[in-house]
Amino acid sequence: MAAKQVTTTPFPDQKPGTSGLRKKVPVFRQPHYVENFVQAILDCIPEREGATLVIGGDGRFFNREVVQIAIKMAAANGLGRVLVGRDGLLSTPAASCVIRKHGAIGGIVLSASHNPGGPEGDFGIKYNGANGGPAPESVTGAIFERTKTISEYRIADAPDLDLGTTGTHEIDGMSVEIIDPVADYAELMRSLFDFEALTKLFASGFRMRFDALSAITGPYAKAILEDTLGAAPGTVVNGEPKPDFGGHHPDPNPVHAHELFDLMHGPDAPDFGAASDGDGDRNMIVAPGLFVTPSDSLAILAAHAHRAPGYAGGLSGVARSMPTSRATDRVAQKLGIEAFETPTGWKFFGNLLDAGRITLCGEESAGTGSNHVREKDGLWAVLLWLNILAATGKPAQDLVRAHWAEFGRDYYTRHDYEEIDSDAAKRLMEGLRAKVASLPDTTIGGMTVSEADDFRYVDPVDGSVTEAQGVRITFAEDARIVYRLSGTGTAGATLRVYIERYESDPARLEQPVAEVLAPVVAVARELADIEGITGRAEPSVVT
Ligand code: VG1
Ligand code: CO
Repeated sequence: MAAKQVTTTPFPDQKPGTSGLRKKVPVFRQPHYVENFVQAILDCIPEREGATLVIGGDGRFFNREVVQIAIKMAAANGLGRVLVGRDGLLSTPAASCVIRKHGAIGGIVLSASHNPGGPEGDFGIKYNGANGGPAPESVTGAIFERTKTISEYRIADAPDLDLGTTGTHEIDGMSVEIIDPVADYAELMRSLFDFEALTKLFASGFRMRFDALSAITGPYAKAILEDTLGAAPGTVVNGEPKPDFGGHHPDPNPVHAHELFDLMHGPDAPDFGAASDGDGDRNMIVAPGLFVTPSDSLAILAAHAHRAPGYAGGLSGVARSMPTSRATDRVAQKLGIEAFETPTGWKFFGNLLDAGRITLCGEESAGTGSNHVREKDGLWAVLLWLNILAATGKPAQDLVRAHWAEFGRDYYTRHDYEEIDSDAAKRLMEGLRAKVASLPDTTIGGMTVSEADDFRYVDPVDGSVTEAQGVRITFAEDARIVYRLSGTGTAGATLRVYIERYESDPARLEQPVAEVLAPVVAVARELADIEGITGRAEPSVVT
């Protein structure tokens, strides 16, 4: 068999966003579209000759086809070995784990994560480096530059491989190992958590529900929670990965995971509820009768992580993305460790993790992770919660309330205005940017602006600078509003508005979230003239 050189022309729209290249499936299905982008990635790995590459995805529609293409292109581009998840499956955190464990040069991970799948849904391709983490901006920038000039790609002229059974194949001198997608990940979890205590917890009658939303985490959650730790069969629901996620929108929030949310707020709520997203890197945590915001979850995990064996030595530091509430900063202050604020997107945590400056990090969008891999990790967060519950013997809802009593509560909500006109979105952000300098000390809706800026990040490890990461406005009334545009959408623009208010009065820790935040929401709308500019009186999704 020989490699083919195929002549091609560039596509102008292959710029990676917050997390890889995401487009509608029909865009990816255009002739040469996938191949161009994969070749651009491979061209940006100069040391690829003879190296190992990991390939896998979240099982969504078009996953299998692209896995076959990526394998053949790796062979034609001089890679020595590829590790591929059985059936082409690998959750995002498992891919990160496999890259690190097997000394791979990187990985091609196929996913559009929390975006819906299916023939008219979304698809995505991202590249992770040798540390197992999303390629940093310097690399995604280079990949984009390469896509603009590409004139040919290389692909092995070989038949499709059977991905359904583990084993080793060969294509043009490159070895292809089909691996169990769960094994390495499960072993890593066993090394971090007290599996004996977790087994006892479930044996004592502790009940939980894990909703995999018909996405990738099902097989991982079943293997670990049910088969290893003895959780009752049926603990994991929607556990079979489906190409269209069974019609689910695989975004674990109270809106899209409403079945779990409703169960946890009903009379027969189990002791603990959790869900994960399309590619397994996000988590939603619900205690009986109490939704735990991802920002609170990060803070609570930071406060108690030392109870799990993998973190018994304490944390070196913590980081949160800028729009994530400041709850974790309060914990860091108490622990006497550093707290960092990064732009949205996991790629910004990589340097801090590699340098040992942080152990734990997270985002308000339900991503939490640690230095065990270089991606956010949904099931890991659930296991850390379970380990903490087992170690403290406290119900989850008590743990949350105890946290508020000690640190105060950051009331939090996010308003998404989806698929708005791209030009209007740009105008809105430009309007805000033009205003920030004059906002401090002005009063609006009874609140006084104390600080306002457009977030600019200077990486504390390599000094690289990332500009214009979102407008943040802080108020003297302990409230904050953040505005930014999504970098993962595939139609029009999505405006995200993050709204929070801190409350430390012990008598005001159990107020309805919407009520506490209503005045701040009103200010957020007025300041940016959201309705005037976008024509939308209400957000499309409130979480
Ligand atoms: C969103 C989230 C961000 C997350 C990113 C990828 O990005 O806000 O926190 O890192 O998705 O998550 P954006 O640019 O749309 O706000 V995943 O689980 O979809 O890969
Ligand atoms: Co995801």
